[in-house]
Amino acid sequence: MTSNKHIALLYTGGTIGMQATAQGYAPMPDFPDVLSTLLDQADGLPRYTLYPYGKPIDSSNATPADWQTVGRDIAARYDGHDGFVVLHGTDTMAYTASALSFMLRGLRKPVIVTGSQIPLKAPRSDALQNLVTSLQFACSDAISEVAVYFNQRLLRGNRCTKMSTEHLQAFDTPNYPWLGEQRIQLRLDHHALLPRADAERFELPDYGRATVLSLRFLPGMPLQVLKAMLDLRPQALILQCYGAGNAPDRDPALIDMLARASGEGTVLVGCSQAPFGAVTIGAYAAGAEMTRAGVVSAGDMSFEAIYAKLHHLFALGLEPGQVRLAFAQDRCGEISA
Ligand code: ASN
Repeated sequence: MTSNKHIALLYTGGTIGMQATAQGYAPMPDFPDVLSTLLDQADGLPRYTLYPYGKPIDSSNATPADWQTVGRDIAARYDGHDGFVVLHGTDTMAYTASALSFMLRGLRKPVIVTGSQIPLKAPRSDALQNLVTSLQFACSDAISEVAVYFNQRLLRGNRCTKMSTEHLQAFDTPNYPWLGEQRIQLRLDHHALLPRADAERFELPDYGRATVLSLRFLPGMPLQVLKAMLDLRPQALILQCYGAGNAPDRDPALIDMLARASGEGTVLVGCSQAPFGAVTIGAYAAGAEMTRAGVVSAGDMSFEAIYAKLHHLFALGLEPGQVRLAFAQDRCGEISA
């Protein structure tokens, strides 16, 4: 599967390229050289070109502008390569992978995002396994989407979420089957993969113009918290509801505030604090008022996909009403029908 393929390997940062310092893990200056030496000794890998970013970052510093840079760099190198591997920190990997899926809509080549829990040079590191297997998956003609590969699992990028701070099995897709697995052979679930699009429809708008906030409902939370957030006039507010999409409804002031904000153009979306399953705002009486206040249901989207999708839709220049409609529709496999 690796013959004749040429893979672009983008290194953005993350633990994979870090080393221990007095201040804790930080990017290792000669990582690109160390990586090339290691890969050049490995057998059975495709031809690759390494594109290290000038300033590798801990992914906790990544912003929508960084997603945009990576998306545009992949688009600019698209014709010269058969597949892409993005080395990225795990902390916000699911956000970047989600955003890439929206930018690279209609993608007809694999984009595999990976990283590690332990630095490449540290004992027992998971880095080389993740990287080598990602390079091999990036040669597959059957993958035409953005995926995350981590510890034997190939996952849809816009469905995945970081599940563990300490296990090497750090990612999963609670609401979607795995796309593939590393066993002795690499396996793909062809029913789970996105079908290949007829043509690329990349959307690479300027990111970062929208303010998207998030509020997690807490038992007994003072309403001033919501008020303070809405006073910032965000373009969108993600309401992390309870269970199937519920929020406290005893105090009508909450719904009044939401209805007013929605009427003034803030897009309100409701997701669940539970990682598994979909939200249906209004299934319970305690959530019904939110529908009337204009809250749009996030279905079974991951939190990371919700956040990236809102940024993407606003970056496209859509008006609030258009964002509400487009948000609920599937763009690239992030939400179930
Ligand atoms: N803090 C690191 C990062 O996200 C964590 C990791 O890569 N494992 O960049």
